[in-house]
Amino acid sequence: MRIAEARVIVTCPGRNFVTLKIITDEGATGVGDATLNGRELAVASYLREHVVPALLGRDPAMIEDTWQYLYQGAYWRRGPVTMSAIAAVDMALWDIKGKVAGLPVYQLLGGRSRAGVTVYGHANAETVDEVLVEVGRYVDMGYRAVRVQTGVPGLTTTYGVGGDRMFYEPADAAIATEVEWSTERYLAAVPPVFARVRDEFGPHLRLLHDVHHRLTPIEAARLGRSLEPYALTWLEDPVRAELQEGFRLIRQHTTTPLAVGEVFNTIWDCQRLISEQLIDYIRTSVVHAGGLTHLRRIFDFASLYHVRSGSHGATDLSPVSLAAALHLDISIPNFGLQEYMRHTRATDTAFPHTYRFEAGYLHPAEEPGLGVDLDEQVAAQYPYQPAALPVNRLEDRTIHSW
Ligand code: KDG
Ligand code: MG
Repeated sequence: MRIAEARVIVTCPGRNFVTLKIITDEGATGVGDATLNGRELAVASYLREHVVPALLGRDPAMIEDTWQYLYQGAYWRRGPVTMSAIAAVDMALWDIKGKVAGLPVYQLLGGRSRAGVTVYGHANAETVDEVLVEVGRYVDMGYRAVRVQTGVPGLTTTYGVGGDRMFYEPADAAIATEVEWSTERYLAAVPPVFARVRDEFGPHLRLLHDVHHRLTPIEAARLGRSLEPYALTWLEDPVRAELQEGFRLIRQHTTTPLAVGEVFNTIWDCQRLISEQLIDYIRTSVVHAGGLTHLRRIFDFASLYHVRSGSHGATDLSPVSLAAALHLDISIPNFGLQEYMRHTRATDTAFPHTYRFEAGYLHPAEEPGLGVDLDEQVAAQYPYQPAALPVNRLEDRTIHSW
């Protein structure tokens, strides 16, 4: 069997997605997600110009060799554009391998290790009173884990709090909108929110919070310590992770578990954080960290150091990514949690899939392959719309991490 065609499809059913569809000379097809939020066309071009021509005629069964060919063979390594492109090829080849074998991909990865994939949803609202209602909505839907984000008094906008509660979408303008930030106001606002949520929902609901890379290590240490009474499952992206030894300082001051990795692209980006046990959950994703082949390598490595998986699963990761992540989540020994932000109806229609949510768990597809596709006729009705992530500024207008 040989790869006969590979199509790069850019579509905007609710938001932009880049999808690679690989077709073999025997008619088998596989899909992979290549979406990089706000930079979609860079990956589409990398695929079209540099990857697709090299795929034609290759044996689709040689997944590891193809991964190494695209990674080592390019000479220029790592980075979100390269690794998202490689990820799309990798997912599509696993999809084909499953279809050829007649097995869901998780069976090829070693089979089930658990009954279902525990997911967390996003409760967000401007005020504490409103967010309690949102958390209650998730509990009523069966969720066992909820990420909680609220507005910060004195700031007009806050990360994670959007117009539509269920379908929050930060890439909302062709040219980046500007939002504002105050660390002092934020640090004062967050602990009382978690005091109220714990008080209302008791000790068993798993609670999470995303700092979105906005603090310094000592500020993050203070936040982590102030949240200890509320027993968070994780505090996410407390600081920018370029300076990885900064996590040591946070660790010295708090027992609040730490999660990081949604912007990482390779095992080398997280090697130190994992091997020095500076984090508790690694949040690399199947699309931005090189596909199932590379993500499995990261999670295996993490398992040596008591670090569990916590895959990124925001709406900018397409249903193809979510379907692929679930096959890994169900099979690995050190699964932690899977993020699950629901896609819009338009997105779900463009990407027919058979994974399903039930009682707080997502269940991967049982059919051969990944169990997801892109309906190209539906996709054609939704042309690409330029959309950028916001840019963040302090009250004095200094640029800050968004
Ligand atoms: O594209 C950026 C989003 O994926 C990111 O802001 C979402 O931080 C995020 C999360 O934890 O889901
Ligand atoms: Mg995050």
